[in-house]
Amino acid sequence: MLRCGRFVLPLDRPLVMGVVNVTPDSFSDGGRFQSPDAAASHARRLVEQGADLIDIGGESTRPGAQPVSERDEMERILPVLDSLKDLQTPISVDTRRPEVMKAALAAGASMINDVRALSEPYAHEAVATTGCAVCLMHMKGDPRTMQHSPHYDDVVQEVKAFLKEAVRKARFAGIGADRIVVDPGIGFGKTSAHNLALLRDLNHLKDIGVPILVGVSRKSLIGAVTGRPVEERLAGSLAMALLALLGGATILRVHDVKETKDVIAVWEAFRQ
Ligand code: 9MG
Repeated sequence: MLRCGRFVLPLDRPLVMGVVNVTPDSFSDGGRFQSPDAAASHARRLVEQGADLIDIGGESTRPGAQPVSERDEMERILPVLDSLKDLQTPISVDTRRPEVMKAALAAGASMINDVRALSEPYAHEAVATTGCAVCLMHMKGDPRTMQHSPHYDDVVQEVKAFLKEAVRKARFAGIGADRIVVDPGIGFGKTSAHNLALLRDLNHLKDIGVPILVGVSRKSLIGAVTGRPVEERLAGSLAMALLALLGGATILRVHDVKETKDVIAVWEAFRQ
């Protein structure tokens, strides 16, 4: 199970994390849910479709994205959290900033999804005593430059070593293993070959000892493999979601919750 603030999530079946981007510039739905009302309604729709978690982000992390100020990020996220106070589904906030983490947790968030794996100063302190869950993700470089010729000698071993160390640091800071998930960071400073190697060998991350979260939904990897533009990547995303489940992913971060739930139903039927 995953401890996630006031929630405890069972992990005997895969979970779906539905994405809500409160940004003007996210790669697949930038601008669609920019108003707090639109974002909150979208979150409720994803919950109706079966999302086990909602992930709200106020700063785009797509390749080439420019950082936003801490104040803008808070102004995007906090009103949405306020509108969703009654939601009986845990809310994760996608942020790298300790001050945003603290404000989001105080406003009702139950999980922090940090694409920088709590590497900013005081990020561990911001979450350690709160009881929230954390997602520690691997990224090489930063969103502005991460896709400029990323290089690894052995991508699977390097990502695994990074995540192991991130878990060690989080545990040292007082975050229990039952609050931590790791994520190989598909598309974050990786070529398509790197991403495919990570998916193929996802099971190598299992002995880190915490659940694995994977996000492939609508990403450029799907575009590279299928040749499809972002609005036509549903089938490719679902196929890759199934591959992630095969490799041992426990949480899928997706835009298309309803369809991903069907993939999980097929996977569960097959598995049993
Ligand atoms: C914010 N964000 C975008 N893609 C992501 C992914 O693959 N994993 C996680 N944890 N966060 C992501």
